[in-house]
Amino acid sequence: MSVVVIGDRLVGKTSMVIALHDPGTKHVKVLTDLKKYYDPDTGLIAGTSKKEEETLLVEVKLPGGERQIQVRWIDTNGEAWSNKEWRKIYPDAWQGIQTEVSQSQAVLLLLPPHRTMIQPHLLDVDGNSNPDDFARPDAWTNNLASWLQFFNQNCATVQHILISIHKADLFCDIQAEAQRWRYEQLKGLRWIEYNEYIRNTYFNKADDIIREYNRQHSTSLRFFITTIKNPSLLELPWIHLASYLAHK
Ligand SMILES: Nc1nc2c(ncn2[C@@H]2O[C@H](COP(=O)(O)OP(=O)(O)O)[C@@H](O)[C@H]2O)c(=O)[nH]1
Ligand SMILES: [Mg+2]
Repeated sequence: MSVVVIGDRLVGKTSMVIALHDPGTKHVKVLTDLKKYYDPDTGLIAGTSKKEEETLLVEVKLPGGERQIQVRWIDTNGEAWSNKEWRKIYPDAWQGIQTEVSQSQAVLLLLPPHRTMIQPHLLDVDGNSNPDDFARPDAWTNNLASWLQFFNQNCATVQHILISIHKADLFCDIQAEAQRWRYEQLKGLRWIEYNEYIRNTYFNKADDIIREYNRQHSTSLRFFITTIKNPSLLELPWIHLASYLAHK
């Protein structure tokens, strides 16, 4: 199975992959060497100066055995996703991305939280950002609408579309959510319950456009929240993908 990870610049794609490489996640591990992306001693991540495409091998441990998922990680120098001008300036690169996505079996889209979700006291921990760095709910919803349009145009044969609001540490009690939904709790097919809960709790501003998308497409969108600060939440999309693969 091949999976692509996509999302706007600075949403946390590189950080997510690196966090899955470090020990900490119980069931999921990136096997590929990531040294060129960060310095393990300082933890510093190399900024994305050009389009990076990398194939990673992710291993997921499930009760039935281990699964390996091939991941294409497309990190562009920023504006590819959010700026239509970028697509005009680099038509070949954009075409390449579209082809890549359309040929995948699964897509994992990372989104930032929107401004009204952010709990300012949680931002203080990092000290380097403020709620104004995040889009207002209406702009956030419009951005999600463009993503859904992108899926509509490019993902006709993609079997799994997973959407995660990343940086969950900035908007919820990640310990409590992880306690409730970590993989051990999700056994017994509570996936649907999890997805419904996440959609109703964190994607409620986009309810109309999600409903409309689902009405027109047979592949349902799946919803997650992730953060590099909680391995149990971070690994859920990957376990979800691997368990679908296992059922085939
Ligand atoms: N609070 C918080 N910050 C994060 C998280 N993941 C990434 N970041 C920060 O977001 C910024 C952009 O991350 P990066 O991985 O470079 O994003 P990319 O451009 O999508 O690859 C960095 O400052 C990260 O430290 C997260 O889960 N929580
Ligand atoms: Mg990056």
